[in-house]
Amino acid sequence: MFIGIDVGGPAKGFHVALISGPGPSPDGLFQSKEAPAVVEYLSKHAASPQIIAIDAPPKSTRRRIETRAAEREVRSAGFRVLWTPPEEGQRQPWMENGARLWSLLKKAFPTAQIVEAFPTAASRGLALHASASLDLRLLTGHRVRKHYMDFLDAVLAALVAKTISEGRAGLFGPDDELGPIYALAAPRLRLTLVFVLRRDGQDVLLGEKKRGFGAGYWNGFGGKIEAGESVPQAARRELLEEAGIDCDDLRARGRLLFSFEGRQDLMDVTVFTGQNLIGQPRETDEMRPRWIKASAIDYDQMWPDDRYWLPRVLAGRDIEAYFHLDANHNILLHNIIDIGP
Ligand code: 8OG
Repeated sequence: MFIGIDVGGPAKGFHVALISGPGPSPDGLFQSKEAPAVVEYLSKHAASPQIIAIDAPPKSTRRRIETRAAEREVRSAGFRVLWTPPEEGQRQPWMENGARLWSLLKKAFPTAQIVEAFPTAASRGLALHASASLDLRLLTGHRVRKHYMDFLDAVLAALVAKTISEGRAGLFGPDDELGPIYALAAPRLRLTLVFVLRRDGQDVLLGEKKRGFGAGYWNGFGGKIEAGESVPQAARRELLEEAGIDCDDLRARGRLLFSFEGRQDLMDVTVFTGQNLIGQPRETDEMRPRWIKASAIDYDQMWPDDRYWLPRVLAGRDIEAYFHLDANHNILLHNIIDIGP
């Protein structure tokens, strides 16, 4: 039995999800403002829990003021961490709630492994190719809709507990003062992709890929981010290598996350646009570049997901998108959101 707990302040309290089946679907949900009620619920419904993943640190006070090693690592992996300092010397109520729950759980379940989880990392891509179904009968009570997000975080935390038992969870900051943070860490390949625009975005420079991954498709220019390189540096280097040009006003327009059926790893692509072209595009070993009217792009010649997101980027919007593809590049799942401007 795997347990995930989302910890909130006094108004929201605790949200609990239990997973006992082979998949990620929860078979128990529970909410209470009181930590002892959580322990009571678990004693009844999860007699011998193996792993309990909590989305709060084990202590509400720290010896040092600076950010935690685990949080810095989680952040450097590309996730937003909200650092929550004490307010006017007062501890944050949700952290106190968390610390209280940790100590009660340790006493009640001395053989369980209790860990800190990071549900945001799970929902921002690491668990995206798992799908859970929720028995709607679990969601009884009039406040349930308002609590949906918190239950979702509890399910993600329970999923972290499950992947720890399968040896697949990532560990951030193992030597941290408060202990490590666990997340669902699928290996990621970080890539860049640049679209150079002309005539205020009426034309876009595309290239026919001559070899390697995506050969035959028309695309922007990009590739793998190398160790020690920043994302924009990698974008400019790849543009130079593949099209013989530089661009000094690249702007990040969004992130694309790809997973493939039967594979654990994720591809994480940062998309840029730019207009200040330096040099003349020329054919290279990898790409055959051509200016194309943005309104006349032939999406049949491109990656099948491009028709979903590229028009939005070319229209000046910033996006985040997720695609799950099969081996023939058919789209099995997708999700796109406008993040601005
Ligand atoms: O190093 P290499 O050339 O193999 O890098 C692959 C390039 O292809 C990189 O710029 C990212 C880009 N790319 C994907 N998937 C997709 C996709 O679905 N659509 C588009 N337009 N580009 C993609 O890796």
